[in-house]
Amino acid sequence: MKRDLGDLALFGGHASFLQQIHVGRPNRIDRARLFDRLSWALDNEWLTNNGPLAREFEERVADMVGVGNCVATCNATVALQLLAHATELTGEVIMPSLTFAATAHAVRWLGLEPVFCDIDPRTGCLDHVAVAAAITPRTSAVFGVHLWGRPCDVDALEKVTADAGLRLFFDAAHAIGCTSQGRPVGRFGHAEVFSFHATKVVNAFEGGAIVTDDDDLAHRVRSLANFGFGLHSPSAAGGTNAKMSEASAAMGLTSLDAFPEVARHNQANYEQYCGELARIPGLSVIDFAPDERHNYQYVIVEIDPDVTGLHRDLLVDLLRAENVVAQRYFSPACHQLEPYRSRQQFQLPHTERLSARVLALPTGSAISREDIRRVCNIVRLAVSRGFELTARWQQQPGPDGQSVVAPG
Ligand code: T4K
Repeated sequence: MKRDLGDLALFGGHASFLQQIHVGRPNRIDRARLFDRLSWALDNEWLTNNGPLAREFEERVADMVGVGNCVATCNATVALQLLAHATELTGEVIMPSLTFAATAHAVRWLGLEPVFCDIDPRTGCLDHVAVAAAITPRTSAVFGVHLWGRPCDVDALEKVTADAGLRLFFDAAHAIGCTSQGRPVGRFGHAEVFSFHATKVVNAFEGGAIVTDDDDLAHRVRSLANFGFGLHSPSAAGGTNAKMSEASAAMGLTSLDAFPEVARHNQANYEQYCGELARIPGLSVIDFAPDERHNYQYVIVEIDPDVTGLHRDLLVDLLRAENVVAQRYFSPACHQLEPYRSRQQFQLPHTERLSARVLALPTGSAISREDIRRVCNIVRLAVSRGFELTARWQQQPGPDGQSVVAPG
């Protein structure tokens, strides 16, 4: 355990971990089951195009969510595009800026204009009052994002969009297995999108899914994901190839089998982080509503630089020097990224404040109790002596022999 600033790898000490530990390591699955499924697919000589494993995966996800339709896709980014395309969105799409670039890029790729709205600072998700104020005659839809698995205020967003006659979709990339007011995420708005990327709590190597109770919409996205074949009225763009392969479905099914155990492990990780990082002024682990279900996929820590004397970016660099690959989820926010930054100015004070203060710490089934103890030891040492650490780091000679300048 590290006791002094000089023990930190940033100042020449040994790294706490010999190998990197990550936020997004794929969770453990039953390999024998995966190989059985892959072997079955090979024997079956059917490898993609709405195969039996993909259909089984769709049924499992639809049952889990309690929704009429699930269309599995090759990833979530394309699934968002399919939804926008299938519903013929035009003009502007309102969304949060505090999200992964995929949410914004998906609609921009179709020639739509993302309009970034501020968040409710208590949840990190879209503020429905800001959404109502951002609606213009050019708005065709709102995309909410259940950030870090914490659901949006779905009732408020449903009301705002229904009053304005707009489509409402949710990017639920982080939120499989979570609930809002006891109802599973996946059942809100006109449709929701899950991600099954390798780094997600349920993974299909790469994968996504659209879930909806709208049968016609499901039929349209399924057809568009298969080159537009089977559509009564052909889409102007024809369609694309967004199908989930049988190999991905085999992984997705095996990962779904493991999900209850992974979620339990993640919850224990989360609770350990909360315990070990409690009562540190200026540092908090973001919380989850106690009466809802969560997947605890991300452990997000918020750091106040004024109280701790330590900027989030310096904490991330310091952790990375220890081989703890913390992530800035999500910073910069989308409106601070190109191609959005130079197109339009957005006033998003809550987004900018939170985006500059949060980081994700390693969790998932690869992370042990001892790993968390060691990560928290580093964080506690750094944060409790944040002013001194920052001053010392500023004195460090940079590559040109000059002292380095602290971020932010
Ligand atoms: N909407 C939202 C809100 C999202 O967060 C995302 C994706 C999407 C939409 C789009 O979903 P997909 O189209 O991807 O289905 C990662 C993921 O790649 C990305 O899927 C995810 N969100 C985002 C939050 O995280 P990056 O750029 O942070 O890093 P990446 O994928 O290179 O790796 C993250 C960490 O995981 C690294 O520390 C290394 C580790 N890792 C990664 C892979 C791929 C592993 O240990 N093993 C692996 O196989 O995006």
